[in-house]
Amino acid sequence: MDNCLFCKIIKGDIPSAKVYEDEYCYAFRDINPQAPVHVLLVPKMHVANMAEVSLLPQDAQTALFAAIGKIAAQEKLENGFRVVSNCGPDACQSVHHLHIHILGGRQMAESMA
Ligand code: DGP
Repeated sequence: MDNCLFCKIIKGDIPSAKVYEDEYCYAFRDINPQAPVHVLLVPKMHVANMAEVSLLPQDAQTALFAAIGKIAAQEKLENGFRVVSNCGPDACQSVHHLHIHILGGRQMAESMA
């Protein structure tokens, strides 16, 4: 997608602080961190959000979900972490390339809303 911010980050056209990469996924630090660790995990193939995750090839879906635990271990989040993926306007999704927020490094609030 020519006009997608995260596609440009994946291609390296826009710089990012890379945390993890494999054949199917890329992860980088959020520009506006909401926790001591705030990583954005994205599939390299463009899909809009979690509602479209089934459009990814099965191997890419598997890699995406497997990457969460790898990143958490790499970031030493052994005490826990939160995974969030905003999907659509009610969830305030602002970048329309599927991304999974991985948040940790502090006690999270019980409320998720
Ligand atoms: P969401 O609101 O769920 O669509 O989250 C989008 C996130 O993307 C938000 O937490 C801020 C982050 N973000 C936006 N632009 C950039 C950027 O250019 N670089 C990085 N690293 N993160 C960005």
